[in-house]
Parts: sequence; structure tokens; C-alpha cells
Amino acid sequence: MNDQFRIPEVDFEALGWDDFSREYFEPEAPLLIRNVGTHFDKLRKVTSEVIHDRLAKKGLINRSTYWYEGRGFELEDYFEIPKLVSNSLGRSFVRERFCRIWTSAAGQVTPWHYDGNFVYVFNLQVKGKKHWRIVSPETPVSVYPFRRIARLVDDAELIGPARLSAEFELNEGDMVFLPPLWSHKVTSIGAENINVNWVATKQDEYKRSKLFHREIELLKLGLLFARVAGRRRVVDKFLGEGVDDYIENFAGVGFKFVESITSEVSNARALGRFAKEAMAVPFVYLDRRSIKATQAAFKQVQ
Ligand SMILES: O=C(O)CCC(=O)C(=O)O
Ligand SMILES: [Fe+2]
Repeated sequence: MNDQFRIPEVDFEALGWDDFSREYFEPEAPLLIRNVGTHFDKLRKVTSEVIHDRLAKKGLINRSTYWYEGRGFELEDYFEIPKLVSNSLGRSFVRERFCRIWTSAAGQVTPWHYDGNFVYVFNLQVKGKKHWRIVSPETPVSVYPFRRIARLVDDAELIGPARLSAEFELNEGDMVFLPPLWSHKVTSIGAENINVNWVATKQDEYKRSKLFHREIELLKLGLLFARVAGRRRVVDKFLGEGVDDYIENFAGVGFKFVESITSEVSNARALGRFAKEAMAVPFVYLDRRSIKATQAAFKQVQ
């Protein structure tokens, strides 16, 4: 049995908020939205060089990165947020830096991962073209211990028949809605690619996928560790993948959110998670060379 599915597609103009909310946003189903383009003509006309230089000049990124996380207004004269996105943000916890801008050349690969903070992602292709592969959190790809980066097994194994997965291309004016915890690998195809993303964390009920359980168990573990004086750094290093105050700022809310979403997780269950993750630590050793290469790829992304 092959569990590859076709991601549903709709035209932006034909998609009302109520339908989107009921059929995709709430149930956490991915959606490909075509022809969002009109707000972005201005942005499409500039080159990624101009965007990059402008952000670099303002000191917002350094010259080697192609990934920028901001507050949305740094390039505000170039675009406005589509209503569908602002409606979603209005129903979510929104972090201070909720807008990302990506510029890339053909061949740039963002390796398999899923995003932290339970964020969902709207990713709009302003210019160029990208190839996406996504995997459901119900049949998650195997990841390194305490991380959200996939283990480096070959793609055939990663996307084996047991995984619920889809692939598609984002062309100019297309936007994908990627629900929380969906893994993805993205390859730049256009000679010049510009993407804008908006990310936020849903306030309402979450789908209780396999990965959801892992995430809340890890978070509970983070809480237990963070309470022990001097251990916060460890939590930031592992769960936060190097981001300071991961739990303190989680989803832009912090402890209140973390405590509520982990309320059903007992200490024993969190420690069970620790044991499960720890058992996979030898893979980190075995794969250490390829991990270095993947981390180098991610460095360019961050
Ligand atoms: O566009 C890319 O290369 C990666 C996008 C991504 O990981 C995201 O939008 O979360
Ligand atoms: Fe991502």
C-alpha cells in the first residue's frame, strides 16, 4: 500500500475563511492555495539581491544567510498580509517574529525537519519555484533524539509506504498551508526564489497525532529540567535547537502555554520519553559525519 496522497488545491479567490477554518485550519489538513499573487507584484519585481541587501543594510541578517525571521513590517511597502492569513493569526498565539523571508538560488535544499513551537506555516512563493515533500505527524519520519531534524536515512526509507506523504510544486503566486508538526523537505528549483512565510501557534485543540504526543512529552521534560537551577541552557540547546529561553518564550506565550498543553503528561511519562530518546543517542554517534553536513546546510538556513 502506498500512502502518498494528493494535496488538495483551491483557488485563493474561491476560498472563504469559514470553509478554510472548518476544513483545513481546525482539522490540521494541508492545503495548496493557488493564485494568491496580486498583493505581491511589487515584491516580485525586485530581485532577491535587493531584498537581501535591504535586510542586511538594516542589520537584520548577515550577508551569508538566506533566511530571515522578522516582525513583518521590515518590507511592508512591498506586500500586505492576505486576509486569510491575518484571520488565522487573529485566532492564534503570535510570536514577535512571525514573518520569515527566504531568498535562494536553484539547488538550495532545506533538509527534512518539522518546525518548533507547534507553529503552522503559510508559505507563499512570491518568485521562482520550489519542490516540497511533506509527511504527516501521524506517521512521522524518525528524528534525532530531542530534535526535530530527521535522521539521515535515504529518502526511500523516509518516505516508505507506511508514511502518509505528499509532494508538490509551489509556483509563483502559490501558497501552502502546512499544519503543525508536518515534516517537510524543500528544494529550490527557480533560478531565483523569494518566499514569504507567516507562522503562529493555534490556540484551540490539537490533533492528537503520534508526533503531538512526543512534543508534549519533550516539553514536559523541558519543564522538569528548566525548574532545576542551572539547567535551562540544556533545555535551550536541545529542545530549542540553540534558541535562548525556548520554554520562557514558547509560542510567544511561555510557561502558561507549556503548562497547559503538557497538563496531561505525568512526570513518569516524561521520563519514559527521556529513556526512549536516549536509546537513539547511538545513532547520533553513528551518523556523526552526515549530521555535520546537515547542520552545515541548516546553518545557511538560519
Ligand atoms: O523554503 C524553504 O527552503 C524551507 C521552508 C520551511 O522550512 C518552512 O516554511 O517552514
Ligand atoms: Fe520549516
